[in-house]
Amino acid sequence: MTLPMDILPEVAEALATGQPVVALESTIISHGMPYPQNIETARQVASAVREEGATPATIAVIDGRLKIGLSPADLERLATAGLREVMKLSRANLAQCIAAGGTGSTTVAATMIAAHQAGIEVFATGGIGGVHRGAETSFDISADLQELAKTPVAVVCAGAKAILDIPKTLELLETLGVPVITYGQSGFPAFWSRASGHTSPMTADDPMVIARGWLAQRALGFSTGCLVANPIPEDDEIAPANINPIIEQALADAAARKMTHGAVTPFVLQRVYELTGGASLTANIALVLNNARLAAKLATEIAKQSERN
Ligand code: PSU
Ligand code: MN
Repeated sequence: MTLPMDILPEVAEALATGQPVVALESTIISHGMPYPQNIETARQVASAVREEGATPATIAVIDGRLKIGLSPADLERLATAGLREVMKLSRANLAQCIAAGGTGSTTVAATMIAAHQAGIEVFATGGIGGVHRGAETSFDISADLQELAKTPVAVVCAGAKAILDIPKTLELLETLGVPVITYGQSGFPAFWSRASGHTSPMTADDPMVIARGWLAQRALGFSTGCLVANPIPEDDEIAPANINPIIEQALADAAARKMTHGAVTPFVLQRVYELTGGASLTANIALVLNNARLAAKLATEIAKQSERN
């Protein structure tokens, strides 16, 4: 079979002419934020990409078709459909969803796969999945990490959430050969907070430098992705001392309910949202916008440097 894939005309046009394109995930819309903030954020993120001179392409599976860029109606459907109607797609269930004519939102892993299929090299999200705390007994390690090891897409995120085990996540990324580059500071950021207490493997102060590294990966023939960690803006961060006890509580609640598999991350995010009285969502929106802007700058630099080569 040929892959049932629809690329929005403006995205196809940008790709054909070597203009910068930024892929965006959709799990954050269906499973990561409540309505209507989810759809408002999705629209703002797309605008932020445009303001920086790149074309946004939100990715999802709609009725069995892989969509590279969503129509307003598709976006509305993902934002309003219940979690039971929209599958959370990763590498393991993407093909079955397409084959069954299903509808699902793409996680970081599935978005990377789709972006690569379409020829998009840069992707912006909020936070990536990682090694969960207690992974030594639960074995809960996000498929996002494996995907970064085998699919050549640069992912811009705000670090890993403190609901995860950050040092183990960094160790595994190193084992998998995934470059981790933090933008503008030496410490790896922790999503809602700028500091995680862990040093980033690499640092860059300029998207041009990150783009150069990306082209060198290409020249080496690597099929690896790359993780760009962009700290949340200072004015929007939640101090670790404030968020950490809430994370502990949310994780304890998830454990008490015996949450497993793909349900863990959405549940914990929802609990953190409730326990912070909505403050976690405000921070989440700010950091996604910040990531979209950096991803657009990176895509622009890559397009420029590719042209020169
Ligand atoms: N971070 C967020 N919101 C999200 C996610 C991460 O702030 O919705 C989603 C992303 O799509 C990520 C996924 O790829 O959670 C990871 O899920 P899991 O831990 O089940 O692999
Ligand atoms: Mn998991």
